[in-house]
Amino acid sequence: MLNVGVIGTGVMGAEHARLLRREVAGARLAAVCDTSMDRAETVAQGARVFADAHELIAEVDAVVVASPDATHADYALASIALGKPVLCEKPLAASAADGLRIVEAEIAGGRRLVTVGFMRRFDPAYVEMKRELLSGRIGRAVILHNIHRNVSAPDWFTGAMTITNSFVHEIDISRFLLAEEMVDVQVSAAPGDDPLMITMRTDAGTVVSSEVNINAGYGYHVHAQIVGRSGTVEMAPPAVVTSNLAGHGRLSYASGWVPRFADAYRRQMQAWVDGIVDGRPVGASAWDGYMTTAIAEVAAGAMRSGERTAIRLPQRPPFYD
Ligand code: ISE
Repeated sequence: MLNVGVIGTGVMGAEHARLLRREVAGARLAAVCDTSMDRAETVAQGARVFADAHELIAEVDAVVVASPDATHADYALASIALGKPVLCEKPLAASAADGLRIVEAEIAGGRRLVTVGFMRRFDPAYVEMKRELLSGRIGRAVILHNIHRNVSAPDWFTGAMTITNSFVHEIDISRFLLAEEMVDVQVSAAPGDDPLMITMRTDAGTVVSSEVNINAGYGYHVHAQIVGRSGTVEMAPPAVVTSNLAGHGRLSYASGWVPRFADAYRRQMQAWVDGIVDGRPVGASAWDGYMTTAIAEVAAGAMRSGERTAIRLPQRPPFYD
């Protein structure tokens, strides 16, 4: 039984703690940590409660980091230093430089310890789209369309956060689906920097378009379509229920990412636990986390300039092959 500690007990930390308590085999929620003791006690439900994340890391077998974005790199590095596997919520780091420090620390330690919580890689619809593309039936991918709509964003969610906190999902899932690297990016922003329309091109010439709309109002809606040379594959509308009423058929949308990706979060947690037991890394690596943060940094610059901007990043080290 793997003793897992969860750092941060906000929306995602509470969900990861619940998964460890109720839905995952081979692991248990051993400890939680938060700056708010009340919130930590509520989520702990009998697990140990820490005020200091570094003390928690020292006491458990494996760590889930779900604290504010700016703290991720520090806790990921502390976990690596103690040889503890860590599932770190996205983004891996607040800057590309910090992301690279994590990659270097992991390589120096000689063991893959970091998984970044890009849960869409475990979503059955994305997994099926990738399988279809790999089957060759739709031909080579030429365009990937992404739609990412949130109901509403809090006041503190600034224009750059739309990229560093939301669009990072499209960066990661596009690299995952296409297995290609991004070579440039252009950002067109509506007044008020919301929504954003972002286009990237890959080293194989595929065009990736992403609408990132953090105040869509009607529901939480994530959609993707791959256009191949001889066919397309796309997600079916993510309806929870459909209804027919007064001459209209209606789809309903999830209210947020936790219900929409509930299955993906559960599969991710189980795969992470199984991977630790089997000594096999799963999901997005520290390298993927670094690449995503580095591309997001270039995209944030491209948003300010409005220019198509080249993305020049290092080659993947053989350690991550
Ligand atoms: C949030 O942090 C998430 O990770 C969600 O999946 C995403 O849809 C949302 O835009 C982010 O703010």
